[in-house]
Amino acid sequence: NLNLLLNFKEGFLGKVDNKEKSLVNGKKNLTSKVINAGTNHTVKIDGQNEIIKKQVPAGSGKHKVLTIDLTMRPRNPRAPGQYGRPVAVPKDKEQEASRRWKEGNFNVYLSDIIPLDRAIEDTRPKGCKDQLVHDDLPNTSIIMCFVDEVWSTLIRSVFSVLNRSPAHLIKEIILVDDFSTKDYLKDKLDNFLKKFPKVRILHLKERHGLIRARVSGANIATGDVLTFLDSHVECNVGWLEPLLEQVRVNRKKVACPVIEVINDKDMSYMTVDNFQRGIFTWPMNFGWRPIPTDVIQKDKITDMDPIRCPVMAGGLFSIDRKYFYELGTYDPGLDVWGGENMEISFKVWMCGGEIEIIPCSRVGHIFRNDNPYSFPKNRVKTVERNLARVAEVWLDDYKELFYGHSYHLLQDRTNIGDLDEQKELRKKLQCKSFKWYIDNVYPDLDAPLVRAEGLVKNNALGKCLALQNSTVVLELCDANKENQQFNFTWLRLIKQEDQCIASSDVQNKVTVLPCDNLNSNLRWLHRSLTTFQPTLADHLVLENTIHAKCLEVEPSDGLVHISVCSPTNHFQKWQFQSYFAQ
Ligand code: LR7
Ligand code: MN
Repeated sequence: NLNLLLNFKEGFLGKVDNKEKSLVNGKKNLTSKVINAGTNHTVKIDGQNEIIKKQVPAGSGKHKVLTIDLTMRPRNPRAPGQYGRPVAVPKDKEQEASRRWKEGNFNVYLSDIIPLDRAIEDTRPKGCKDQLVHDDLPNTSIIMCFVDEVWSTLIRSVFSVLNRSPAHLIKEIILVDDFSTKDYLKDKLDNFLKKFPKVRILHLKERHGLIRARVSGANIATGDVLTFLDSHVECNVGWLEPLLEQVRVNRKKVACPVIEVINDKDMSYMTVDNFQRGIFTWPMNFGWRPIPTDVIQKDKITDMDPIRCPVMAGGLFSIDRKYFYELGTYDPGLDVWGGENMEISFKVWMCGGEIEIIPCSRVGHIFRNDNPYSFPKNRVKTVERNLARVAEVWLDDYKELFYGHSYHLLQDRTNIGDLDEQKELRKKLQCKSFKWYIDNVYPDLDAPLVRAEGLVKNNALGKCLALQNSTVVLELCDANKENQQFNFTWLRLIKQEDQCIASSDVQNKVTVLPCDNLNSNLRWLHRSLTTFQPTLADHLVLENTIHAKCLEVEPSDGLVHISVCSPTNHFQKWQFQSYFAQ
């Protein structure tokens, strides 16, 4: 029974703004309180005695999230970067700092001079410290993979886990070295980590990329829950229990912390806006989108409520270990970096799970402009190939939107590798359709299946395209006639049922062919010839010609054919009845 003194840092609980950081002097704002209620537990971290608070309301089987003291009472409050404050590079070190930048694509010089166990502000919403979690939370294996990570950021990441997590919940920390090229990440690292019995390190014998590296780590993990982290993070006060609580409540829930920002230039720890969901826009670019304020008010959402996310950022999440394997982990055909967050997100939602951001759990991450490591193949190509795999397996008909927004990928789809196993898995798990996902998980996704539809009217004659016995003709417009209904698809086909308008081998003739996404004689660009303004699209330009050829009606005989494009020729101007996307 050491003492009942518990340090709180009420002074730090205020919101920190990105611009105006309300950084306060630690000493003055640390107040001591005597807590008589509840049971106190003492844990040992890194040789220090740390007091954690465990108040157990009688019989509830729950306790308040544990607050670990070291984070609030740093060893050296005056050290640079303490409390997550910004640090400036001294004048005479500027050259050194800029020389070392490329080691990590962030300010490596500063990272090296700030303490490995620095304190950061408790940025949690106010009520978080009083939140109750179950006493019997599952334990977790932390998995961090890295390639050529900077020493100080790697170790700071590990220390932040050890220092700010209840020890009994950390089964182990597994570092997966993805075939780094730096010497200090071999013996030196192994020797250093010997002091931390919970930390295990796995050196891969070849470069696997983060996706397969994570799975290698998971394969040797023994915890109930897997918690993946990047190798340049700082876990904040009380970050772990709220994540594990959610997994305990629903083993098919994937719980993500709020990802805060460690500034790449001054290494300051900055909080982020609340109420952000993880979303994507075509062609599967990850992003954040705030919950609209009227929804927050109407649904009475508080800043502590979990936030359902259509997709997760990718790097930081807790997932039940067995569930991760039930889902078939990641698609092992994904290479190096990128797209795996889409894959796991679709898989989780469509196959019966859910993804949430838990606002009481907060972890800082160094955001940077470029990857500091090499890609075995071209970076862009690698990510595109990964995304194409995801699209092929998970998007159903909606993959046309993906290809429509990253058109060049349609052509070189050949090297995306075998997908049978992934498709088989989707069947085996009896996962729902992508349509279901849109309707139920991500209704605000902009996802019209075609770009335009209905009648296709010629501007000059006011008549409409129609198919008669597999020939293309012009008729008086009649929206009730089926043979005048066309879809203009993302893959640029003018489509009626399975029939598509095509250029024929005979000069300047148009014909009708069975639709085929890979046949370039069927592809039409709907655009203006004078501007790139999509809303002014008026011509239908055949894609597969050297000299632009346009769909045109011959006024004398009303026949439809193709002809050299002319911006002023009204017989070449066409309008669809309705447009969903330009
Ligand atoms: O070949 C590799 N092998 C690795 O082990 C490439 C990377 N890695 C390691 C790397 O050292 C790092 O620890 O994998 C981790 C992630 O790589 P980063 O930090 O270069 O990626 P990132 O932070 O730029 O990108 C995000 O997207 C990635 C690929 O899709 C991963 O999912 C990252 O985990 C993910 N990061 C986050 O989610 C943090 C928040 C970013 C946002 C938004
Ligand atoms: Mn990262």
